Amino acid sequence: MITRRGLMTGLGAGAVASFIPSLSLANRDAVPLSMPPLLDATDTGAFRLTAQSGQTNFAGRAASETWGFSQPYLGPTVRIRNTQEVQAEVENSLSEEISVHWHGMLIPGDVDGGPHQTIAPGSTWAPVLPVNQPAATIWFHTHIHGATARQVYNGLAGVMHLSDGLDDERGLPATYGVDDLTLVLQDRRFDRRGRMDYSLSMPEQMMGFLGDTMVINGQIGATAVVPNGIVRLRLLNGSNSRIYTLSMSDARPMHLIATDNGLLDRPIELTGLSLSPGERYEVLVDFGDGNDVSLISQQSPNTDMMGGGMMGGRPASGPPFEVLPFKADTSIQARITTLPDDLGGSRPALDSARAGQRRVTLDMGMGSMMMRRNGNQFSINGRPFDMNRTDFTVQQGTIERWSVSANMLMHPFHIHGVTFQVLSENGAAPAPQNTGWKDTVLVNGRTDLLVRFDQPASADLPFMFHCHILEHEDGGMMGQFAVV
Ligand SMILES: [Cu+2]
Repeated sequence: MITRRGLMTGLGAGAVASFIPSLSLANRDAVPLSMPPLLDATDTGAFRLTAQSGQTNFAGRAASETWGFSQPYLGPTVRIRNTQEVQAEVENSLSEEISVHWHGMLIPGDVDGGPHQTIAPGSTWAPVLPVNQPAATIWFHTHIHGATARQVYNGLAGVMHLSDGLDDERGLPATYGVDDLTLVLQDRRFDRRGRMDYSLSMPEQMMGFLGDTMVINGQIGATAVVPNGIVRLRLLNGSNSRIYTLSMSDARPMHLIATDNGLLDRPIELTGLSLSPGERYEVLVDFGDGNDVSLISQQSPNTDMMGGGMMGGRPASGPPFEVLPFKADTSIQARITTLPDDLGGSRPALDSARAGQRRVTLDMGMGSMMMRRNGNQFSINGRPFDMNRTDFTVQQGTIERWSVSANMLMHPFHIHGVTFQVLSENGAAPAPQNTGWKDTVLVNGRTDLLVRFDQPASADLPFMFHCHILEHEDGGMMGQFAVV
C-alpha cells in the first residue's frame, strides 16, 4: 500500500514542479476519504460522548493504541443548533483524568471545560451548554494542564457544527460528507512497526512536535471524492504544532466563507490560506472542471527559530507537500454550481473608543537548558502558568484592546469564552483571512485584538488564554482570567 508517509521530509523530488505531479492518482490506490460519523443532536438537544481507548490501524501495519470519543480515534462530528440549550454528557472510560473544552463556544467559564474541570476516570461530566451565537464550525478537545499535547495527540478531539439550518437559503453546500466536508488536519509520526509515536526531540521540546505523515480525519493516503461543482471544506488544524500554508496544487482559488466563529458577509477569494493549530476556516472550492487536484501546504514556518543550526532544527524551507488529493466524480450530482455572494454573516467592527489596554507577551526562555530544568521555559508576560493564580479580572460586557507579541516563534493565540476582532498585524491592516470573527489567531510579531467579554467566569473556574502549540501550552505559555 502506498501511503504519504515520509512526504514531509521530502520524496527526493527537489523542485515544486516535479513534486506534485509525482503524486498523481494513477500512481496509487484511491481509497475514498471518510468523514467522522455525524452525531446530529439538533432535534434532541442532547448528546453523549465516551472518552475511550482503542486500536487504530493507520497504515496497514501494526495497530496503534489510540484514544477517541465513542470510537477508537478522534470523535464524531457533533451537530447542534447555534441557539439551543444543549445537555452534553462526557463519560471518561480512560484510566487518567481528562477534560473537554468546547473550543469556539461562547459559554460561561463554569461549563467551558478548561483544566480546572477534570473528569476523573470512571466518572461522567454533564454540563448544560447555553449556546447562543452565530453558526460556526468549532471543535472540542481535552485540556488537562501538562497533558493536553499527549492526550490530543492520542486522539481526544472532535469537530462540532453549530448550525442555524439556513445554509440552503444561503446557497451553501450542506450535504454532510458529499459537498460539505469536515477535514481534521493532523501530522503524526509512526515507528517502524507503524505504531503512532509521540516522542519529542530536543528541538521539538522548544518548537513543538512535527510529524512526518499527514493524517486527515484519522486516515492516511485517502482521496476526497467530490461532485464536480462547488464543495465546502471545513478545515480544522488539529495538529499539536504544525502551521499549514494551504493552497490548491493548480492555484485555483479558495473562497473563504467563514472564520473561527462564523460566516463572513461575503466570500473572500484567496489563493493561499494559513491554518495554525486550533484555527478553523471554511472555504468553497470549485471542482466543476472535473480535474483532479490536491490541497497542498508549504512547510511549517516554525522550524528556524535560531537561524537553523543552533537548535539542531530542521530547515524551514523545503518542497510543499500534499495534504489531501481530490477526485471529481461526475456521477455525483453537484447541488451547488455558483458561488453565493451574500453569506448573511458579518465582520467585526467593535468600538475601540473606550477599550482598555492590555499587553500580552508570549515568552520563550533563551537559556533553554537551564530553564527547562526549572520547568519554566514557556510563559506569558514572564510568568509560567499557575493553576492557583488568576492573572487578571475583566468586567463583563467590556471591550479590551490586547496587544499580543510573539517571542522567537509564531504562536497561535487562543482566548477562551470570547470572540475577537483582529485590529492590526504588525501595525498594518489584518490579512484578509483574519477579518472575520476569531478566537485563535497566529501571532507573528505583534497582533492587536479587540476582545469583547460577554461571558462570565469565576476565579475558581476561569477562562484560559494561551498558545495553541500544545507543547508550549503544556510548558506554561498559558494564563487565566476571571470575568465578573
Ligand atoms: Cu507557542
